[in-house]
Amino acid sequence: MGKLEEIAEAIEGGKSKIIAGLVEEALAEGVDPLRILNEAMIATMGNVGEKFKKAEIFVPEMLVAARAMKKGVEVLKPKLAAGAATAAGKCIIGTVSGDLHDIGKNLVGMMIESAGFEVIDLGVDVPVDKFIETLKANPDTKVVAVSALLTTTMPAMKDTVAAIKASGLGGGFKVIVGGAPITQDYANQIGADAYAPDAASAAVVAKQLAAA
Ligand code: B1M
Repeated sequence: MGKLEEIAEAIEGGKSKIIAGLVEEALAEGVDPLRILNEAMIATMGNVGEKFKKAEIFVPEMLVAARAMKKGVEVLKPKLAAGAATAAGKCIIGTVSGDLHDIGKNLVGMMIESAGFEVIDLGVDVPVDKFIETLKANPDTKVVAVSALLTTTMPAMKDTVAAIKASGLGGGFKVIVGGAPITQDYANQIGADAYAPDAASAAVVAKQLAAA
């Protein structure tokens, strides 16, 4: 079995204790960190989601897989986020109220950080007020990045963007939205400044918006 398959299997099986070692071994063998992330980790979480949908596994299995993925990402982080030196400005990031998914949001934060931003991570289940409060406390913010993974929390994203736009704090910053159920159409509908489908493009879009 190749290293990527071993990593995928360990994530799917929630083997948090061995994942760091496997990722280190893959890196030592010269496997591209982005291949490890995309082919062994993100793809596996997709399989996990499919199995959950078909009721072949349940929430605890999803949770342990997510924990294993986080451990693996910790090892990859220095490789993926290398060169976070320049000052592109501040970025406030969070997953919307009612939503506990943070792996994608963390990857987006990591890539935005590596694009030179100072990232203020509000975590998951972030109430609208927390976004506003943090924006008030950080008037030099350039980008607000809002993540949602559930169709049921898309309305919370809409409320968050609306509240940020109505706060009167606008001018200096832009709002980017993303997450599995989010589309460019939805981003337009709710008045976000931009949409990004994945972490790498979120960093590119953040840079473009901050420079505009
Ligand atoms: Co949840 N879950 N989950 N879950 N979970 C999904 C999202 C689901 C699609 C699974 C499925 O049914 N196939 C489904 C949602 C269905 C829907 O809404 N239509 C689902 C469900 C139903 C639920 C619960 C309701 C289950 C239950 O309790 N019955 C529950 C809800 C809890 C809550 O949030 N209130 C729940 C719970 C959980 C766990 C806690 C067990 C765990 C999360 C742990 C954690 O995050 N710390 C979990 C997991 C792991 C998943 C799956 C399997 C994997 C998510 C993931 O991390 N993917 C997921 C299935 C799937 O995604 N296929 C599923 C990997 C990650 C890298 O991708 O987060 O999509 P993703 O991020 C991507 C892009 O979306 C994008 O960039 C990233 C990649 O580069 N992106 C952005 C994300 N944010 C962005 C922001 C941006 C730009 C891009 O700009 C700001």
